[in-house]
Amino acid sequence: MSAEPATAGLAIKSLSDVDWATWKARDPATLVFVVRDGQILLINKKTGLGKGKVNGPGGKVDPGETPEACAIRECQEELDITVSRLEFCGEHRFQFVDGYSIHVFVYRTTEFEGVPTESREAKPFWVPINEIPYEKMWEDDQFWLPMVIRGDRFQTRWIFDKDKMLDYDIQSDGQNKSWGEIDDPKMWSNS
Ligand code: 6U4
Repeated sequence: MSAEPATAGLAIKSLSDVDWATWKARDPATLVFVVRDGQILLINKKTGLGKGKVNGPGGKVDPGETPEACAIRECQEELDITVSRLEFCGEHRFQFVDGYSIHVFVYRTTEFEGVPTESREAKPFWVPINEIPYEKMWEDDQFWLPMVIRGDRFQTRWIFDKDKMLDYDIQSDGQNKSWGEIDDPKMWSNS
């Protein structure tokens, strides 16, 4: 988890400046999107990477933890809700020009127990899925959050300079899947 990126010491401006075959993120992390009754549960992120932005709950995977266990734990810690029946949606590989990198596993669900509650890390709110405030989110979210909602599985790579997106690539299986049909996190292996 602390491996130096294959890009160390190089000026990174585009996807082609990174050796993706040997790329390993400094941090694995997760994001979770809960959708219910046409609304999506988002947070105002109060701490950590992306502080001040709107996002889904999530965070870094602890040593020895699976991404799915992390996703469940982060929803508990940040919002005091217990999510279940998580469906794996895809993975993002983010390389920052300063050398930092993060590999984000994305999940969605309609199932949770508890009342989303503000914590030190997050302030939750529900918004209709056609009113998602992309202008308050990371620049990449507008490209892939609709895929989460539609059920298109994805693999993406991004180059960021702080919060400015410089380059990206999105691969998708291009198939819309209904809720309940995406359940195999190993379908796209993390090679
Ligand atoms: P600490 O206290 O640092 O352990 P933790 O909550 O574990 O906090 P955090 O919040 O810094 O970790 O984790 C990073 C979060 O930011 C993950 O949920 C993934 C998310 N993230 C990072 N880059 C992103 C990007 N470009 N677009 C996006 N989410 C991103 O939508």
